[in-house]
Amino acid sequence: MKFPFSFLLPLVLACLSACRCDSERSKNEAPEDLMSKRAFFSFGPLLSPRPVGSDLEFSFSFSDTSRIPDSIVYRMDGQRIGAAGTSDSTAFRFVWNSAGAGCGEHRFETEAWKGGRAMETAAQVFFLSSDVQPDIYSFEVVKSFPHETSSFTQGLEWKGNQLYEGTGLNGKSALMQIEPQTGKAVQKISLSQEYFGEGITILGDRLYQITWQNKKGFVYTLPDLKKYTEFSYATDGWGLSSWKGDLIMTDGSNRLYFLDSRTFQAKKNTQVWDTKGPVSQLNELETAEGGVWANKYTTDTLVKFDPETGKVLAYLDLSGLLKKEDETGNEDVLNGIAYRADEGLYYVTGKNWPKMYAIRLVKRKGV
Ligand SMILES: [Ca+2]
Repeated sequence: MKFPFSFLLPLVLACLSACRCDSERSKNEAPEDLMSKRAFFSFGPLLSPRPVGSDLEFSFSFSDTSRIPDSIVYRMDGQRIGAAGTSDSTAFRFVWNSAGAGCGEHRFETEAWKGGRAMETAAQVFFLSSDVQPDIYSFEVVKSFPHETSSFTQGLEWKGNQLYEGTGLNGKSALMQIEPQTGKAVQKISLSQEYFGEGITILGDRLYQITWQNKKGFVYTLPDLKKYTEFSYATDGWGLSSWKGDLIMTDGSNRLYFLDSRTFQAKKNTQVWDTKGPVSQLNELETAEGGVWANKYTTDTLVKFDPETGKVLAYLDLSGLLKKEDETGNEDVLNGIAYRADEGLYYVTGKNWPKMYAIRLVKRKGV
């Protein structure tokens, strides 16, 4: 979500609660049917965000009682979930249990039918928050390594004991294999001036790199880092990782986009929420230990979420990771997470930071 939730919600609800005619289905109706006999849905009170698993009750009526439909079809996010004849007194309310649904925005639709024809549809948008209380983690620094202060870090990932880093800024963007002990690049591919590099991830023997606003991604073969192919996508590109064979990417909002890793077709997107609201500014990603971690841009916070439902599972505060005595004065924000499974450690750094740290997560008790 690009705008503050409090600003967006009334606007969206006001727009989408209004009735609209289904232009395709209306083609078969005579104009006088549409103009003189239209019956407008009127929804009951707008729903405030509820936790996933809640029962939600939608109530509605017709402002034109002279043209009550024969039946009403109910849809949730485009899928038919029920229907009722209007002789049934419950037809004008629908109770839906949201267990199993993802977090964020959903759309409940009603479609009125009369005489075998669809008359009109109306929709009410509502939001589901997470029903999971996040775990809270702190950290211990296990080791630290040099990091190139010229590297505007956008993506960090291990493949076995090989470490890869993608960097940003026009004219400075690169993809590198890094020697961790020295922080130096042992292989480096420079992107041309027009590209602003962003997240990277690895699936099998392919390394994927996306760009910020160029809407273009690159695929390289490993271990030689030869350009294999290019792909495009519809949004900004921020962070990149994978989940069960799909590419997953962020665009700076609270949405996580799934792309087919072979065809690069958009498959779906999920919305990241905690119990209080949407969690936006999601940046660099790392899939590890049953979920996906993201840097929350401009903060020292990492957030872990379930990519299928968008539920926030954990928070990690990395404030104080970069020690005062190590600061150069030119550091930008924390960015870059890479999990090394054989060590059980997370490697984290920041844009233009002089250090990269291997940290162990410590779950805070009683939280
Ligand atoms: Ca990563």
